[in-house]
Amino acid sequence: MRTAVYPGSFDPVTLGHLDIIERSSKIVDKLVVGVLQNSAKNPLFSVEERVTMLKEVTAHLSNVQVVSFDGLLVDFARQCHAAVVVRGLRAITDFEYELQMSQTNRIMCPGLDTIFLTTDLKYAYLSSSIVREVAQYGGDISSFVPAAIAERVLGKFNG
Ligand code: COD
Repeated sequence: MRTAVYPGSFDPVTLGHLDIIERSSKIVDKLVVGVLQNSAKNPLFSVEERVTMLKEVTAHLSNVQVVSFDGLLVDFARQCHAAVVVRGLRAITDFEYELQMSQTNRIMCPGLDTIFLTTDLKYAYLSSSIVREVAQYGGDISSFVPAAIAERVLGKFNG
């Protein structure tokens, strides 16, 4: 069985993330979406909330599992018996960080390869931080995240 992990902060999950999950779940037998717990980024959503939201929006994908993880990605991949890491690439600005990460992970865990899926052009501009910022100032985020997620994001800013 070919298992892959798709790690990220997902604060919150966007339509760009969901597109990568849907496409990569067709390539592998099992996809484990890993939500980073120990983020230094002071997240808007707790890790439990981010896992719940991802479970909701991937409920239609039978080979996708969502869990949180803490510590190194390579250890998480080993726990999942995954030989592949999935990452999304939006623009050249993503590339340097992604290359460094994939090479470091491969040195720490020989045999762990990273595959990159290029973003769907309609999501090329999209990031969780853009969603948070637009929502914070009362903007419309309905084109950026699934409807159920938009409600939760707005709930954070409307108290
Ligand atoms: N279209 C396509 N892909 C997208 C889009 C979009 N619109 N938006 C985001 N993505 C992709 C990103 O490029 C990324 O591949 C993935 O979706 C997740 O994105 P984020 O922003 O939610 O998650 P990141 O990039 O903050 O996740 C970073 C990790 C958690 C993977 C990283 O920090 C990590 O592995 N941490 C564990 C500690 C560790 O092992 N460190 C050493 C690494 S060398």
